[in-house]
Amino acid sequence: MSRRAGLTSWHADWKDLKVFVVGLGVTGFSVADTLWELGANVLVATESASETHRAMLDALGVTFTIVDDENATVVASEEFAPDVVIVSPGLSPRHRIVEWAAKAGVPIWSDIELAWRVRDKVKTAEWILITGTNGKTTTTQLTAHVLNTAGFRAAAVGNIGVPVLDAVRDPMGFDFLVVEISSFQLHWLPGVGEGALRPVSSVCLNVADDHLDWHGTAEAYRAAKGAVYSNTQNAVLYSTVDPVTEALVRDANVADGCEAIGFGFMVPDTGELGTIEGLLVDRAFVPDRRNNAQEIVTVDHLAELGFATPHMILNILAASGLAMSVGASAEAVAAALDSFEVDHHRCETVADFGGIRWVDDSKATNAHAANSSLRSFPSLVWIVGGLFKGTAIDELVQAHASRIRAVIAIGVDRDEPRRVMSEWAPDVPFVEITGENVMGEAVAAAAQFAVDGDTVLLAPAAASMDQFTDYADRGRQFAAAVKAHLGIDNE
Ligand code: UMA
Repeated sequence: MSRRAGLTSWHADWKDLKVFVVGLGVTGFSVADTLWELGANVLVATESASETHRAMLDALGVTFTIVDDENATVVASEEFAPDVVIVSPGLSPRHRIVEWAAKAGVPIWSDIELAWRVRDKVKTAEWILITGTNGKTTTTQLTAHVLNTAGFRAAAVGNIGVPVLDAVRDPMGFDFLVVEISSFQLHWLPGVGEGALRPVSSVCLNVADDHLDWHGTAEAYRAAKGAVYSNTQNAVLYSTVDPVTEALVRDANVADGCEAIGFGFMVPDTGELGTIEGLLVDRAFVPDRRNNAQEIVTVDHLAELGFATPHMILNILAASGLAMSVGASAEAVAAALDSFEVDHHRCETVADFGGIRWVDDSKATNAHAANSSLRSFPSLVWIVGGLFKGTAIDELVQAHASRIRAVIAIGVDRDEPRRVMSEWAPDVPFVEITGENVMGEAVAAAAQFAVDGDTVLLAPAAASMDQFTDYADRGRQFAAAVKAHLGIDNE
């Protein structure tokens, strides 16, 4: 029998299993650390590693090698002859290790699959999966917060930045793991077999083009997103605002008895969550739902909390549905909203000075997210640019040009904003930032155009890694530059 069969429990025989781990970021480290605990024989190969991760592996006695490129990764794997390869989510699906593993008959797992296999270490939590082009992190945090408010023990994990394996090894265990799962992570999941996930509930919030360079085509990206629904046990949620998500539900293989629940702005039918005259309303989980509906919260109250934007209402409906599908009450949702805080860099006002509002939406790393924030402000100076990941921003400019006073382009390669502006908005002033102090210069340029009543909006519609460490770094640098420009203390 294969050395790999039956590895579906923490308590299975992992001893000396040869596992080749590719990548040593947040994910690679959690995988290596877990496998070390399990007694496996681990070799980590990575193109780069932080001092901290190197030191921690050294301390554990886990072997790792720094490789120059894909070929060197394959050579290292060939020599090691692993039973299993585990890849980090950022690894390209066209990486040479993938072809090598297929030829050698070695399965490729992700950290998510390993976490699923060993989820019974302390207490077997139910998993709730959340994906979508935008809104994943907020919906994941809110769902976990509602469940905790309802008296369960829940953790928000996954692409949000906390490896699922860390939660699986938590000494107290959880009732629910609310897993933010990216299209990269979904790509590597098997739909069937012993490693296939069986979440209790799942949602794809929306689908718009993103990460096309990684997935190759928009179809491949959609297919990866659709995998979130595979084998769901209780409830699959879809957005009635986004027909793609409903189509993905229709095509999904779910467990018998699993219910499809729509959420959106419509007056809800039986089995849906929606809105009625300024109320967010549930007709999916309320008793006698054919004849009944229950109020979750009023839109006026959401406005007081700063949560009344269209995309936030959809996130709230999705989180409500997910939490209620596993036993939370509408009252728990309402109570959780009162104490919920949205993370930084998501449409965050960093200064409001002299009639001009400065907003950091650095988390808008794709056109779909930037669209949500661009439509929220009546008159704008827009800071855009970075890594567009193979996606176009024509529609954004077409939709919002009439409200845009000026565009400030950041990013190493500014061809895309230059092309789009000259094609669709040639009369809107367009400034390219070429110096090294990117945010300082962008803010100074924006200040030259902004007038009383305007919003200067950082919503790049692109990833940040060409000029910043990540979106948070980009947002922080924007806020610091704004404060420096305005002479406000940067506490
Ligand atoms: N590496 C190689 N060879 C390669 C590619 C990478 O050796 O060909 C190595 C790098 O040298 C580095 C490591 O792999 O040592 C990096 O791995 P990674 O890029 O998978 O990053 P992690 O630190 O493991 O973080 C990942 C997610 N990153 C990506 O998907 C790119 C994090 O999401 C996630 O929070 C974390 O796992 C925990 O689950 C980030 C992200 O940008 C925030 N996600 C994308 C998004 O949200 O749009 C999908």
